Amino acid sequence: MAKPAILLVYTGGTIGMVKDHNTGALIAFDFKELLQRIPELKQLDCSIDTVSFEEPIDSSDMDISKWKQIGDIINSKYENYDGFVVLHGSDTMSYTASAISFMFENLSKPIIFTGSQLPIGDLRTDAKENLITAVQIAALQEKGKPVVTEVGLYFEYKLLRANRTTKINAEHFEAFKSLNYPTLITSGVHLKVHKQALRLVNRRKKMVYHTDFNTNVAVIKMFPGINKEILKSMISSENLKGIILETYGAGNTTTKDWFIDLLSEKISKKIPIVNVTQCIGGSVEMGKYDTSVKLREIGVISGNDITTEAAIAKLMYLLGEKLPPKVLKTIYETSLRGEMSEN
Ligand code: ASN
Repeated sequence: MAKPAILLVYTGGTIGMVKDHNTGALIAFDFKELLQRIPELKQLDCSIDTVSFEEPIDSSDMDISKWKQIGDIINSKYENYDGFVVLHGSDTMSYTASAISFMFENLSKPIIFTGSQLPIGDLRTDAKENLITAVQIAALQEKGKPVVTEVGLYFEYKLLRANRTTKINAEHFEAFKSLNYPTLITSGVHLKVHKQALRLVNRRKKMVYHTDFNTNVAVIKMFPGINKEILKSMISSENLKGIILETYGAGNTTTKDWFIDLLSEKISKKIPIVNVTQCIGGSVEMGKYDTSVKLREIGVISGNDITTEAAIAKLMYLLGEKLPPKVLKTIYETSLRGEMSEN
């Protein structure tokens, strides 16, 4: 039987960085050099082809056009490979990987994001283990079919569902957490696949690639003392098409009239507002406390237990689909790629 074919897409990130001798800051370097530093890749039981961004970037410079660049590479080679590994900076990896999960509907192959906290050339690097195991996971098959059929994020011995992750630490090798969804694969002496957590695929449905994302969105984080004039001006743009509201705890906000009226006015202008909790675990339950009853009444969308990263990507995706407000609300409150729990 032919060995699984894996496509490695290099976008940048710490994994491939070196110190700039002039400034002392870390900058991205050439992909070929990166591969030379991991000769072990040749020993894996799969064939690996590589594509690199012409100019690798720190992931803080990611934007929608670069998400599309990653998506286009995978989409154009979708039939030629059994799995895909994307090397990406950790800072915005959860955002990109969430967006990619919405771009690919009915995915039937693995797209595994990974990166590292220390550059590959560093003696204590975490890059080697992350990259080698990510490739192994992308190549994992059962009866000739990929085991993982979703967008995953592999970091520090765990494969997580990418659109459930958040970067929670800039120092620890364990940089990501998925507090509302279990680990998909644990890497120890063996790879332990937690089958019940994996997303099931319907192979009869054709993969559909979506790229019409609308970036005219704002994220508003609640904080005690939030100011009417400042908030008003923050969301006054004519181009604004949707708002992610990061609320307290189980979806609570101030109950002040000016605040509720401001939100209600936006919703009446067909601007959807999504309620997402600031907590990294748990979910929004509008109506549980009095401080969220009004939000439900004015038609705020429940983000349930979605992460802010996935919420932004999902809003951009659904705004791009140009749905009537009611339909958008219903679809937003439904899990599309396993990004939220079903109620
Ligand atoms: N600043 C880096 C990036 O996101 C951080 C990393 O990769 N660990 O590109």
